Amino acid sequence: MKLYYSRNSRAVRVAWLLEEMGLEYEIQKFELGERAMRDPEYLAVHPMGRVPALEDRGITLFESGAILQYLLARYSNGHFAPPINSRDFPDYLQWFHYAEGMIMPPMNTLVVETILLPPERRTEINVKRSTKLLNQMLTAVDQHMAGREYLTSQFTAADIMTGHAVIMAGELGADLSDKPNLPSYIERLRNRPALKVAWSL
Ligand SMILES: N[C@@H](CCC(=O)N[C@@H](CS)C(=O)NCC(=O)O)C(=O)O
Repeated sequence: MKLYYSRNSRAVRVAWLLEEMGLEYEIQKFELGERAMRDPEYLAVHPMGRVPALEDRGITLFESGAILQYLLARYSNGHFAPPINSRDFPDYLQWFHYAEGMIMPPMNTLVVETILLPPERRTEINVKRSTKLLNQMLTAVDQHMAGREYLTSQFTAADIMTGHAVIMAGELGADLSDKPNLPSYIERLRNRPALKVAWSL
């Protein structure tokens, strides 16, 4: 199995699950944005030249959430996702998809507007709107986390998806001061040995 990975990217999610599952994998690392990500060989793996991507048993897959679901279905033996007839299952699905559906869109805008664009092309209104939206998205996670250790009754791949998005939002400087449950959730996730490895490959 081969993982295409960059630090500080959604590829950490895939490495995190692989580490949690104790699976062997090889890794090809890119610096985010480096030219090799647009080489024809890599565009044949991921048509937008992004990470993560995974090769396994002759197939190639991109989209972090899809890769996690593939790994769970193929290798997890029922770990890291609740049974479909459990009370946790709908919550699990909801928070699994919340990361890419709700948290990452305003994060993407913020990254573009505060890091990637040269100052003369940045738009203050976009920064304000995406900061407000990100704050709303994080507030919903914070409220859900009151009295909980993880998004469902046990650690699952939903914590990898949305937990990673929350961690990245914190790294980007999102305001957590009015979100009493997120700092301890972030610390709990960061203390997992599998994330420590995945973060610093
Ligand atoms: N929805 C995709 C997003 C993939 C994506 O945008 N990856 C970013 C890093 S987090 C990337 O490769 N950026 C490099 C680029 O755009 O050149 C996923 O979850 O895998």
